Parts: sequence; C-alpha cells; structure tokens
Amino acid sequence: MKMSFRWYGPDDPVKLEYIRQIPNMHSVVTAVYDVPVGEVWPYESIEKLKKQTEENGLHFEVIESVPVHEDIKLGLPTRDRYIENYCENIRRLSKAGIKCICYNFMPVFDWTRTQLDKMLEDGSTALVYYKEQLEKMDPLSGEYSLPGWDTSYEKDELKHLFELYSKVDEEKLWDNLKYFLERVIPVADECDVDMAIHPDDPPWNIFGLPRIITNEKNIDRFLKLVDNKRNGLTFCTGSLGCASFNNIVEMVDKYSAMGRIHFMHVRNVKLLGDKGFEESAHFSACGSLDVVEIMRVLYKNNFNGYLRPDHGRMIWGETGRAGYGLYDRALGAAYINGIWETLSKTKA
Ligand SMILES: [Mn+2]
Repeated sequence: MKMSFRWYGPDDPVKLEYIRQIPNMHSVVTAVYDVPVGEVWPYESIEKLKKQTEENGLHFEVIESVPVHEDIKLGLPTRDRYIENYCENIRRLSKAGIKCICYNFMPVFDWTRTQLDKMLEDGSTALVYYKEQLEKMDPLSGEYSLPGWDTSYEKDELKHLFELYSKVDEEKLWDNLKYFLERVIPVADECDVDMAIHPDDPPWNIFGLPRIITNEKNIDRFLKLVDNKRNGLTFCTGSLGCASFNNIVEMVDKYSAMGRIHFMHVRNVKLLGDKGFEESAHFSACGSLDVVEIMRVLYKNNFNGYLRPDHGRMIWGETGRAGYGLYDRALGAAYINGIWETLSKTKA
C-alpha cells in the first residue's frame, strides 16, 4: 500500500510542506488544472508538478484526473481527435514517471452533493446528499455550481449537452466507453501506465443522465470490455458505498484479488435509508462502512497499489476546498496507517 494525498497544485491552501509531514506519506496525487478538457498537457507543466512534488520528498506517480472530453462520452465524430490527445497525455505523463491515471466516465457532472457544509452533531461540516434537496435542484437553471462540476459551461452550452445526451442511453454509453478503452488501453500498456476508472458518484443516474460504473455487475462488465490488467479501477469506497446494494468489502476483496484495483479511495459514508447519505469521519463507527474489514481484505490480497484518504470533513476551524481540507484527511491517513501496521504485525 502506497499512501498518497490529493493536492490541487500551487493554489491549494494545503501545502506540500504540510502533506509531507503526515506519517508514511508516499506520493502526491495531482493534475494539470489550467488546460481545457480534451487538450494536450504541456510537458513543462507536467515537469513543474513533478519537480515541486519531488522537492518536498514525495513521489509523483499518480494523476487524478486526466478528464475525458464529453465528445468521447457522447460518441461524436470529433472524439477521435480527443482520444488521440488523451493518448498523447498518457505518453507524456509516463515519460515523467507517472504509473497510474485516474479518470471517470460520468456524463457532464462529476461527483454530486446537495450541500457542502452540513453541520454535523459534533460541529464539523461535511458534504451530504439529501434526496429532498436534490429534487429541488435544476442544473439547467444556472443557479447551481458545485466543486465537482465543470464550471466552464455557459447555461446554453449545458442545455445543448443535455440535448445531446438525450440520445445516449446506458447501452450507448457502454459502446462509447468500449471505443475509448480499445484505443487508450494499448497505449497505456506500452507506456507501463495503469488506467483506473473512478466509479460514478453517487452510483445511480442523476438529472436524467446515464451512469454505468455503479455496481458489481457493471464493474465486471467494464473489466471485460478490454480484459487487460491495465484496464483497472480506482475503487472509491465512499462512491460505491453510498448505495446499500453494493457490498464494499466483498467487492474490494474480489477486485484486489484479481489485481484490478490500482488506486484506492478510502472514506466512510453514513447511509440514511433511501433519503441519501452524509460523508463521515473515516473511523468505522462514524459511518456505514467497515474500514478495518476493507483494509483487511486489501492486506490479505497483498495490495501494493496507491491509496488515499478521500474526502474529509472540515474540522478545527479549517476553511478551504470542501472535502479537501488538510486535518480530517490527515486523520484518515493516520487511521488507515494504524490499521495497516496492525495487520502487518499480527500473525495470521
Ligand atoms: Mn473517490
């Protein structure tokens, strides 16, 4: 297990100097953020990130994310140009020492929550998803902008995108994903880079847009689209775990035993029946997931990929990017380290 931590680049209030002080920290997970989706990343920008990371004693081996252009997900004729750019990014990142690339295949919106600063009983604030709040949200009204969402769309562009997606059902999205993987995975293979798809968050259709990386049956199907170890997963326990139909421990066990998990996102969520969920502290009893069991099956299967604490709450008066403060994520890393060390010192 290689402990890592997401860093949003030089503008992130969480400094690399702080990240390196978290015990057992191996690498930084970052991306080039100032290039439009679909374009090739300048080699100098990649090199700069690498240099900054390594100057702070951390490894530069994981990218989250190289985003997939909507034309690829929509299957438009222009997709070939964007796929070629994607392959070029893989080549450039590989040259800079990157071993693992996280991406997702969610139409239009990335992760979705209905409130980013819900105060929990202990006074911390967390990201939450309440069904009754979601039902009142209309992304086409232009009133909503969440940090997981691409804010570069104008209202009319978004409307146009929704129109295009009205012709893309789940089966069409599967076809488009296959087309993408058949072209990208061979390049990743040549470059010794693991591709790690992030599941859809939450793992169900949202605002009428299809979502397919949602459950065990679909992940089995995904892995067979191109049956190559390079075609793997970012297993996000919080994304898949906010649906009660997913048995997270069993899924982590199965896919890590197959060697198809390249990157773990470990966090906990508290399920609220069919009403939604709240992101909670990593400690098992704070949420609905058994983090010790998740780590136990990873340990049993000799998991040697990257792992990061995922979203954290805002605690101790910290302000900053919702879900991505320093303190609670550092507590998550320390907790996971403690579980891993205990497993490694416990005789079977
Ligand atoms: Mn995640």
